[in-house]
Amino acid sequence: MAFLPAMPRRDFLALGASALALPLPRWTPSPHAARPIPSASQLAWQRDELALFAHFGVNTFTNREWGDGTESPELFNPTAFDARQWARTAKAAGFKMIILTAKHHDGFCLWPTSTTSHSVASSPFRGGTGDVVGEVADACRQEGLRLGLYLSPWDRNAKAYGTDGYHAFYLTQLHELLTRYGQVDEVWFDGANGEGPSGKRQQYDWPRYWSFVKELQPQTVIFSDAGPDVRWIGNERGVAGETNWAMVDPTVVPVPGVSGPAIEKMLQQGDPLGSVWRPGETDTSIRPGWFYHAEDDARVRTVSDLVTLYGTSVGRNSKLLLNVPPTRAGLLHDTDVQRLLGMRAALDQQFAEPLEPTETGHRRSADGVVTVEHAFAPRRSSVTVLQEPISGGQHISKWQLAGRLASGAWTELARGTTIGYKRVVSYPTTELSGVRFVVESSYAPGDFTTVRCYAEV
Ligand code: FUL
Repeated sequence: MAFLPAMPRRDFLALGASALALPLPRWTPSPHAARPIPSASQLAWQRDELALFAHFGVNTFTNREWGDGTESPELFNPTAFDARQWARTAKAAGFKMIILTAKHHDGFCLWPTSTTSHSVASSPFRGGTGDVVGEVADACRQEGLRLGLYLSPWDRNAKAYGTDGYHAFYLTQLHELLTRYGQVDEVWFDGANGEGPSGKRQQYDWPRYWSFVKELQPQTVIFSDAGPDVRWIGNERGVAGETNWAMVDPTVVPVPGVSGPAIEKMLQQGDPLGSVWRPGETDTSIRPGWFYHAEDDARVRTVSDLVTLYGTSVGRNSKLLLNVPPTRAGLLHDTDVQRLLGMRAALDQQFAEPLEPTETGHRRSADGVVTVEHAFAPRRSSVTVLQEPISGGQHISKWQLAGRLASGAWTELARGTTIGYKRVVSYPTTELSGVRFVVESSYAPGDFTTVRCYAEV
């Protein structure tokens, strides 16, 4: 039995281990020579945990979700527009990036583009001299946030849409966005298309778009159903798979905008034997729609809902991209701001007091059972956070967590499948004097999982 040198009492773990009947772990050998690992950009993306999505454009002024491209640019007139307010709010709430809809499906561009007159340059905003993308980029920089940009491939205004000419139009738009505003750390490709069977058909050249993005911004992560760097989680409800691998089989979701049961399963759960690292991003809105609608002001997600959302996204090895749509004034609505700050306060409270182990043990026995055990002074607890060291890949496929009661007896707190970057494990409030985490099966030995139990405060 090999203990780390920091283990103060050799009998602590041994006694505990005999008290639980542990099944033997199975190392399931991978068919790949090496299991995938994240790039530095993918790791940074995941560690950010929270990004704020800002759906803003002509729909904000027409009260629609999908514009049809015939909207007059004259409609776009956010009179109190203040990107610093968005960025300050995002930062205060612990978000690390803002992703702006530079162009939604209606084709209206929030920057003065050379590709079309359907843009802010034809609007009353700042007398036609405004640049929403530029102001959001500057605000992000001032607040130390990363910038991400959404550029809808589906364009209901562009004349070239549906023809080969659209490639050059779309690539020029990408070029403008990725050369004028400094570092862009995520480029978001939406798979949606509502043209219907008799509508326009556009053949997208995804490999070309993606490699063009990487030429201009090598460090950026590209989002779409099909990645290539990060994938859609498969729904807009804010719920990642209970089982959620960061790897996928890329042949199952080769392009954005396709659907079917096998595709949904791959997006939700990933694949333990997948050949590429493509973690899932969970996008959802703080309101019923993606764009601001005044009639939804009383339907903003509550603080407790947002805390739950953190658990079903970040707490399931995903990243949360939470949409907070700016109003017609060009500001985040006060209700939304208060909910975001409330979410931050609630999460800070939940994770305020990690229980410092008075004894600790890490063991990898000859038969492969991996155990991490901590003892601490008795406290009431309802949450433990598990973190697999994913820079070496994601391997664990079955685990259990037990808690030591005041009586000294052990009780099972939870069991599950994947862990990955982060697993937030919630259980009914229990007075605990220790926890024991056991890996029951894994695809590779990997390094020890970090186990952090929190006191209820
Ligand atoms: C969808 C779009 O159709 C919605 O309008 C929104 O932008 C959402 C994030 O993606 O596919």
